[in-house]
Amino acid sequence: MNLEKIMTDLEKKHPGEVEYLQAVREVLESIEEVYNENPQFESAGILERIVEPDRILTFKVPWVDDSGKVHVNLGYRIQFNGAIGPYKGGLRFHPSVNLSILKFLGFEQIFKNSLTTLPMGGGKGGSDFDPKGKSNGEIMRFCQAFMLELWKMIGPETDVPAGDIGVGGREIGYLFGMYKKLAQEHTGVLTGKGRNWGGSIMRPEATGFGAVYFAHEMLKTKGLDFKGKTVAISGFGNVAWGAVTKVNELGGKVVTISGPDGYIYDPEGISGSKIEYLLELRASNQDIVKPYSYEFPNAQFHQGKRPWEVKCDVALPCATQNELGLEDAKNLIKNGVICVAEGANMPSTPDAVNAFLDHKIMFGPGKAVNAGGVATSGLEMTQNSMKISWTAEEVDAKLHQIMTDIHGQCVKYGKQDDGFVNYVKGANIAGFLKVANAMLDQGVV
Ligand code: NDP
Ligand code: 2IT
Repeated sequence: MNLEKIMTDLEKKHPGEVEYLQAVREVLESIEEVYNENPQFESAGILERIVEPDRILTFKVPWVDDSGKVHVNLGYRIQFNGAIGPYKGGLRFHPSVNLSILKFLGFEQIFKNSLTTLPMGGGKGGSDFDPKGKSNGEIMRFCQAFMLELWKMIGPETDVPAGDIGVGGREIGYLFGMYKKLAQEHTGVLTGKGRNWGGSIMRPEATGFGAVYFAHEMLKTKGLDFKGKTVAISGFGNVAWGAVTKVNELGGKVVTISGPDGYIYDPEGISGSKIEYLLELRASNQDIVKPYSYEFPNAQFHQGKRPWEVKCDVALPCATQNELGLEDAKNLIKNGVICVAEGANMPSTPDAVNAFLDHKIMFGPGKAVNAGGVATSGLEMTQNSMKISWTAEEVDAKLHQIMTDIHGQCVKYGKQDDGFVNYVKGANIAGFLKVANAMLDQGVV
C-alpha cells in the first residue's frame, strides 16, 4: 500500500474534507501491514473501494418556523458500505454538519458496525439544522420535511438510520411518523424508537453504558476497576448521561461534564439527584452547564475551558469530534490518567492519540468504545424482525457480551510484543478484515 499516494489522491479528489481525510488516514495507518500481507486485497482494489461511499443523497429541506418564516437547510444520507449488512448509522442535526463530517462518521461506522459482530453496513446522515431554541412544532415540521426526501432511500432491509447529536427519541418519533405515512408500512426502518412502538429497551442508555463496560474491560487487563476512580467526562448529551450513570453504578466518581461554552467541575461527584436535575434541564431545551453551578454551589463553572485540565484516573470524551487536543492529552498524562476511552466519535486529535500511545496510556478509540449504541440498534432490528421484545436484563446481557467481545478483538489484533494493547490498531484491523473479506466474496460491485 502506498499510503501517502492514496492520501494525496484523496485530498485532490475531496479538497478541504479534513475530518474525512483524518479518519481515513488513521484507519489506513493501522491496517497497512495486514493489507500488504494479503495481496488479494490489493488486486481486488479493496482500499480504493472502501474509502469511497457507495452513494450520497443530498437534498434541500425547506420548512416554516412558528412565525411563518421560510427556512432552507441541507439534508444528507451517505450509504458508505453495505458489504456485511444493510447500511446502518445515525442522523446528526447540528449547524456544523457538512459532507466532510458525515463522511468521516460514515467511514468510522463501517468498522464500528463490523466490530459489533452483528450484520450491519456503514452509513450516516443529517442536516445543518440547529435544534437549539426551536419549538416542538418547529422540530416536528423540520423532521417531516427531512423525511419527505429521505424515505425513498431507506428501508428496514436497505438502510436503517438512528440518532446522533441533536437527534434523540423525540426526533426519531417525528421521522418515523412521516416515514410510516409515506411508505404505508410500520417496520423497523429507524432505531431508537419509542418503547411502545417497536423501540428496544435500553437503547437510550446503551452507548454510554457500553462505553463504560468497554473501559471496565480495559481497566481489568491491569487488575483494576472503577471503584474509587475519579472520572472526567465531557458533554452532557445522550452518551455522556449513560456514561455518568454507569460510572456511578460501578463505584466511580464523575467530577466533570461539559457543553460548548465550558465545563463544570464538581469535586463532590455528579450522581443521584444531580443527574436527575441535569436531565430536567436538558428536557427543557436549556443550557445545562451553567445553571448546574448555581444549583450546586460547590461546583465550579469554567467558561471556555475543557475538562481535560482536571486531575482524573479515567477520561471519557463524550461530546464531539476533535474536542481533545495535544495540550489536553499532555495535561491528562501529567495528571496521571490511566485510561482514556472515547464515548464520542473521533474526539481526540491524531497528535493527542499519538501522545497517549507513546506514553503507553490505555486508549480506546470511539469505533470500539461507543459501539454499544449501534449494537443495541442492531438488537432493536432483530427484535423488530422477530416481532418480539426482550427484557432489560436480556438486552443488557447481550450488550455486555458484545462489548467484551469487541474488547477481545482489539486485544487479539492490537497486542504488542511488550504486552501493551494498541486498541486503535486492534479495532481498525478487526473491523477492516471482516468487511474486506466480505467485499472479496461479493466481487467488484
Ligand atoms: P447529544 O446531542 O445528545 O449531546 C451532545 C453533547 O455534546 C451535548 O452535551 C452538547 O452540549 C455537547 N456538544 C456539542 N457540540 C459541542 C462542542 N462543539 N463542544 C463541546 N460540547 C459540545 O449527542 P450524543 O450524546 O448522542 O452524541 C455525543 C457523541 O457521541 C457524538 O460524537 C456522537 O457521534 C457520538 N455517538 C453517539 C451515539 C448515540 O447513540 N447517540 C452512538 C455512538 C457515538 P449542548 O447540548 O449544550 O450543545
Ligand atoms: O455513531 C453511532 O454509532 C450512532 N450515532 C448510533 C448509530 C445507530 O445506528 O444506532
